[in-house]
Amino acid sequence: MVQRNSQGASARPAEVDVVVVGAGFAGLYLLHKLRGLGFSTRVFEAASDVGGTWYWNRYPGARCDIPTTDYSFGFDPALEQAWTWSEKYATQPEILRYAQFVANFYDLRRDIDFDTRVEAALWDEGAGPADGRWHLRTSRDEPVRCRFYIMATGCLSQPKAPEIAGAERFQGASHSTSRWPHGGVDFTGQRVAVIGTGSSGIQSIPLIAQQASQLTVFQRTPNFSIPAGNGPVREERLAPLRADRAAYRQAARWSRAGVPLEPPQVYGRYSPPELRSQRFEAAWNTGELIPILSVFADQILFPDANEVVCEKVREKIRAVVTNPETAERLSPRDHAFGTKRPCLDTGYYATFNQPHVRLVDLRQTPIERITETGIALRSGEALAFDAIVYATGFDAMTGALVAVDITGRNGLTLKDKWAHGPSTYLGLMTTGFPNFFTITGPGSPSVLSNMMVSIEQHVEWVSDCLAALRAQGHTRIEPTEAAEAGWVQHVNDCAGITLYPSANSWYMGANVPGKPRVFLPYVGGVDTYRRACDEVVARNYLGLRRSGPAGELCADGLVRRLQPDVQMVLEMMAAMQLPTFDSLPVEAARGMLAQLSAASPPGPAVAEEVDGTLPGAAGPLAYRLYRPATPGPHPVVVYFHGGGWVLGDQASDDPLCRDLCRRSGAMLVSVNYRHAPEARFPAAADDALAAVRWLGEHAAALGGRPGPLAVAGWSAGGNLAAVTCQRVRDEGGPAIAGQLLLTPVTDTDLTRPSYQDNAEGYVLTRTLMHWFFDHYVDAADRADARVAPLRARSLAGLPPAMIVTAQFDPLRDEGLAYAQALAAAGVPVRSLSARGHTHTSLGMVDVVVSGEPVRAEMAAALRGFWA
Ligand code: N01
Repeated sequence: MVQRNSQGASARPAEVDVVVVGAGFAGLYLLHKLRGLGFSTRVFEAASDVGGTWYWNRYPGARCDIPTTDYSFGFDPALEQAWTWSEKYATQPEILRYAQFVANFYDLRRDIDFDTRVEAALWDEGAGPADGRWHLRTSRDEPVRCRFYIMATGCLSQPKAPEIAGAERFQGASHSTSRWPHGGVDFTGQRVAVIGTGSSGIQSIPLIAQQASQLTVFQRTPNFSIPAGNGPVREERLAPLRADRAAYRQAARWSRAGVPLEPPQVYGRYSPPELRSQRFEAAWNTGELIPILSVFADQILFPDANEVVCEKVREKIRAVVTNPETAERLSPRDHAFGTKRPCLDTGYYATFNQPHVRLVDLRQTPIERITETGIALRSGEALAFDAIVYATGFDAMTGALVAVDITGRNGLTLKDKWAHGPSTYLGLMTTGFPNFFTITGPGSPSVLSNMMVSIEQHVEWVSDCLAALRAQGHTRIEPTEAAEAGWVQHVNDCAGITLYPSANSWYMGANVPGKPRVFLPYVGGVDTYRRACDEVVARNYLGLRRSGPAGELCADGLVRRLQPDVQMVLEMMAAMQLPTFDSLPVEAARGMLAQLSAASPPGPAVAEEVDGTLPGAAGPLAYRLYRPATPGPHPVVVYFHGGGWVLGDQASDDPLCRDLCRRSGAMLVSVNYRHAPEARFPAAADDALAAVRWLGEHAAALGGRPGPLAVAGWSAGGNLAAVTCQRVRDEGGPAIAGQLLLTPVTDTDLTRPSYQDNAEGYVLTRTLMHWFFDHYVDAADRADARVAPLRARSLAGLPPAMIVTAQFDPLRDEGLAYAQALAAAGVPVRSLSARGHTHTSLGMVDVVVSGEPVRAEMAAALRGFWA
């Protein structure tokens, strides 16, 4: 028992180094860790014991949904050896016993104030950087001061109000799954209502049905659930742990979701039906969430891939639920699989086959109000109940944080700062609130991962940070605005390429009326996130301003600037340790490009692809024609591939051509041209001109629409498209409706800032550009407008243009310069700068999903050329 003085305040020190709020798993590990580092620490906990979520959520059937072998602390082998789980998914009482065991193992209770809520926290600047403190007020009216203040309050701890009129009038028993009576509830012989079909509802409903004489389930949105297949811990899980526990934990730390599992490589949208079924069944039979969320590499990216999984789960529901109408009502159709957290159940769907169980679909029959005796439906039906169970969820991720009145610098409250959605640096800190940390806060993987792994990572990062501050004589730390804005952008970029934001989920704050619609967790993966956190430290606490008696220190900057999928591709390529193109003989470089192209997803199907040849300047040129599925004849785009005039052919940009064809509704003709070094400048330019002239005359014969063509090209192909427009103007040729230039070469000057900033690391390097130029064109010719269209005497009278540049491309500045020069010459031009992209990323259809909006705009530009 805690010693208290006559006012009820504890006899513990009123001033400590660190205060932690919450004695769930995060608070427990923090206390253990901080103690070990010699920081005086107090923990405040509103409950009467440790356990956090496992203290409160005592409803029948409550279990974890990550296998317990993974849902365990992994930081201390001695702790691991001392505890054995009884089941694949342990029950709430067992997990609570584990939390108590951890508290006892490390003798933690002596520094925890139970039954004490932190109600307010106020930052006091004091006399300067060395002096700032947090002043806390607790429910015991005890003032406490600390240097560092850490909220370890959990992501799903603030219950959401049920928001149903009349709830307070009900005369029977009302229970909330998240505040379940400690003695349990006996529903034997009772008429019971359960409102809510999220994880809590789905876990409790089968067990409540076993006792109740009548059970009515009120469902607003059906959820996807898979059978947990609970039982003894699976041998496949135990074997690697037994073989090498440390390696297993390490693999979990560097996995996508905090459980060791190789990310899938198979694309749902391109798989044959047998492979789809085989993968789905294998995942289904594990009875685990992470495998079923990872059936296909693209299931969370594309609706069609996701729908494969959705429909297979619906088939499973139909196979269990005997009444087809009930089965249909239980089948989710309003959100993609995984965009709301799927549930794990034991007998959930079969429960609805029992005669005393009824499902009320609130979308069809909404609740009018709760009355003294039960629930009145808008249909006029009045249902009588002895008990109502609210399984209505939580104000997730931010609810518990803003429930404390936290006031930072200059009187800014956290609630006000986050009024339009949370803003954090790494989900760990927020500007304006010095020395304030959140464990598994918004903007970190948290709820999208095995929480134990994410908790450990945050606790370790924060404690290391506090130790580093102390070692360097710093007493204060706070993120810079730029770093925080960059992280928020990155978090949104990650979510933006997935289907997550499309669902009305608690991940989006959509379950709480009035809560801003913002994707709360970080979806980029535990491994990627850990890398970012480690990088922040390695780069001298990048983006964090530290100060104290030792002075002030700040390495400002953004830890992530690339689009997340672009970053992932670069990391994958780095891991492949491929030679650089410019280190290879030309033929080998061509072979490597062909291999890389063959390994890429093919892009969307078009109605027809025709290969042929057309006359070039010095012989036949191969072309590939892509025809859209819409009724023709279609306007014609002549497309030139990238590859530095050295690499590639008419088919090497297949995925991009297919994508542009489908999106624009135009017929694309990708024409090959002679390559260097075999055919040096101006061979490629002459072929491009010849091809455009020929297609101008033969568009109709190929099934295209006669009239002005558009030209398009990527990189060196963009160069050829731009050059061709000038030559058609000057040397005679068909009318050109517009030019679409994707990261084009427009000049031969390799000294622009983008060549310096992006000289290396983004596939197209400065060295590689030198290699291309050296193969293609003599130094004496490099001022010729047929290789450097930016140097043309005049740009007036050229066709309308769209120029796309990429932020991390050596060619960025010359693309922008060409757009500016065209505009100055009176040419209608649209310049689009792709943030976070590289020279090669925008053409990576189905791999770099963040390029989709750019490709959509490119297609719109093509359509606009003929408008
Ligand atoms: O909460 P939820 P939960 N009228 O928000 C409905 C974790 N967890 O406590 O979907 C009628 O998921 C609401 O309907 P809708 C896990 O991460 C884990 O079940 O908003 N209905 C929904 O059906 C989980 O995802 C485990 O249309 C109303 C339900 O109530 C998270 O906690 C176990 C309503 C709420 O579902 C939250 O789960 C339990 C209203 N006014 C929880 N308001 C494990 O297995 C809400 N609903 C580890």
